[in-house]
Amino acid sequence: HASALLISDLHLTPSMPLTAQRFFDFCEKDAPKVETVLILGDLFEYWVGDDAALHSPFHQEVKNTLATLSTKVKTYYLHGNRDFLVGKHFLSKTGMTLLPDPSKINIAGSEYVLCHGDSLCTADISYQVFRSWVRKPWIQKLFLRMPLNWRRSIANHLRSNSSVQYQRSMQFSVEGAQAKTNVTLSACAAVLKDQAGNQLIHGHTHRPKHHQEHLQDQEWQRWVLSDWDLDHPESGRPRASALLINQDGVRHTDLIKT
Ligand code: OKV
Ligand code: MN
Repeated sequence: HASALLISDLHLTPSMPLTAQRFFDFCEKDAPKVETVLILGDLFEYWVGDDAALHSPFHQEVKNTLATLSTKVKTYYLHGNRDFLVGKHFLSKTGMTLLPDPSKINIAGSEYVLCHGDSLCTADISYQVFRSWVRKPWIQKLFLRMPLNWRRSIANHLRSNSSVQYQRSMQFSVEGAQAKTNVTLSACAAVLKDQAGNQLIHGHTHRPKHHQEHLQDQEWQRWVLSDWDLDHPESGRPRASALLINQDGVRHTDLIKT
């Protein structure tokens, strides 16, 4: 891959039309300028099965936009903590290739380890317990065999339940929750050792930044992708950015026209 744009955490839903529109424009105008587009998870705010998308004009529009983009550039997808049930059926219609989390990829002559980022938040024990259950293949099979209205009801319950303290509005804004919802040095070190890499790219934490880090004798660079939100200007300024990688290196590019 000679050049790539990486995005994550758009959290698309029909209730966020401005964010969705920026994504459609990104696919039409920004993304075709590079060779490869990588979506590092949480493209969608929630996902209860590919069959649910069949009935939704919004999801059909996202699917068609990705399918058109896939005729112009190579497109890859990696699951997030919200849209981990995006399946083969939906992906095949978008033309995107599913990457395992984590994956190592060569872009412009350098190797990068890619992941969504939730697996790196190892200080958040209650989330990791939740994750270990919903990521079990047999649990997912059971869930996907339930009627769609049951799945929607379970998802609505989990999404609104304060016992799972991850409402979008709470997750990253409450000060006391900041350390708990960030990645740990030890988890970054472990995934980089396992993947034999020293450059890590992830999303999930909504803290876009470039870090130079080390733990004992291990050194690495880490780039964090931004979330996108153009629909809630009251919760901070509108946000949308991508990570651009080419011969010149790695940089965040702001996608908000100023
Ligand atoms: C995704 C998160 C909701 C965090 C449920 C088995 C279960 C899958 C599921 C239901 C929920 C995904 C699929 C969603 C992520 C939440 C709330 C918090 C922190 C089961 C397999 F429970 F029945 F066993 N789910 N949805 N959360 O609404 O997209 O990541 S979701
Ligand atoms: Mn996430």
